[in-house]
Amino acid sequence: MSRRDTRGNRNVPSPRHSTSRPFLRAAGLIAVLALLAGCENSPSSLTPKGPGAASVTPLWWFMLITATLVAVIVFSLLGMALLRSRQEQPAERPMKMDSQRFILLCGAVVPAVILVTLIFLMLGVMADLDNPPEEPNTVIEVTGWMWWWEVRYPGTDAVTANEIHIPAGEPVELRVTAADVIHGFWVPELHPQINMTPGIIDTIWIQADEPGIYRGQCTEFCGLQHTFMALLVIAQEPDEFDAWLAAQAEPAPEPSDPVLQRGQQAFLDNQCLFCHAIRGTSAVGEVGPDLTHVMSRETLGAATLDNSVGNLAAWTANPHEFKPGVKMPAVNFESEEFAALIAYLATLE
Ligand code: HEC
Ligand SMILES: [Cu+2]
Repeated sequence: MSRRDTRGNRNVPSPRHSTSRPFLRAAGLIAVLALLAGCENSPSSLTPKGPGAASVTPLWWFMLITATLVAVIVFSLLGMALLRSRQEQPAERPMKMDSQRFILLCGAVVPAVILVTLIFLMLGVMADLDNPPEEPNTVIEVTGWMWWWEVRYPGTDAVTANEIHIPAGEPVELRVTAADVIHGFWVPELHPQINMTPGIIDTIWIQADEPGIYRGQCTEFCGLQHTFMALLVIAQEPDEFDAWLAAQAEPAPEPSDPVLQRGQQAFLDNQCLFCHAIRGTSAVGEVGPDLTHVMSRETLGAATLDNSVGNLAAWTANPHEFKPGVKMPAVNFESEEFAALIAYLATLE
């Protein structure tokens, strides 16, 4: 039988269809997505790859298990009470001593025990996080910018962006701050999140037990491209790390042929030098990533694009295509000059 609304139109969806079904469908979809998110191989502090993250994981499990137990007990009791209230009972019943004890126990004593336990567990974790297993040999300065990460190795000339190379198997000291607004620095597999605050330098240590690439993400909303402000921590064998650091400290090679020279001139003549540094040239801009060894990096635009000459050209032609609102203008070039510029940038390894 078809349904009609007040105007007599046919096939009006029933209220069941219009409200509860979409709600159920949405709930189902969210549940499936949540499950799938667990399947995907995304960085999680529940699979720690270093002692910093590992010290936090048991705290999370403790909280999840305790909260689940409490919820199950409370809802069971609530269910029992609701069932009972349907049975015939005198309206006013004097409270028995037992019930008062029960309220005192479950309303005050049990929560107090849980919270005090949690505080002590947390103090232990905080002490762990304060004390690296050994004195760090490497210090790295990481500064959050809208929407990328500046990475400096004090005591050397090495400056890079959006990837932090560290020696594996030892703690490394990070001094984090921000240049413009508050950013959040978090590499879930290695350490708990810390805010980066303009004017304040916070010190943490991180350690990756094994060589590998660990993805991090800005975790404090910082504007339009916050989502595309990711970074990679690249942990290497200590001797590989030393070789990498020595290479990064070198200035850029002088362009060897006329096309590359023209490309370098294009860089120096067209705004690029106001924002970017290429060590060994007159470009010493500081508000954009240091490009001295840009091609040695895994990604462009704070892990927005894989690094390749094609993506370098596409990014330079119009970075707003990939990160709308990005703090870099699209500069107009004639095609030959642009090709020379890209050929030159491609040599910066
Ligand atoms: C007004 C400042 C400014 C100017 C001018 C500018 N850039 Fe940028 N550039 C930036 C900023 C900021 C970023 C980082 C963007 C991000 O990831 O959010 C960037 C990123 C880049 C990157 C990616 C680097 C990386 O490691 O991710 C390249 C390559 C680049 N710029 C090349 C150029 C070239 C070539 C020019 C000149 C045609 C230029 N830029 C002009 C500010 C500028
Ligand atoms: Cu952010």
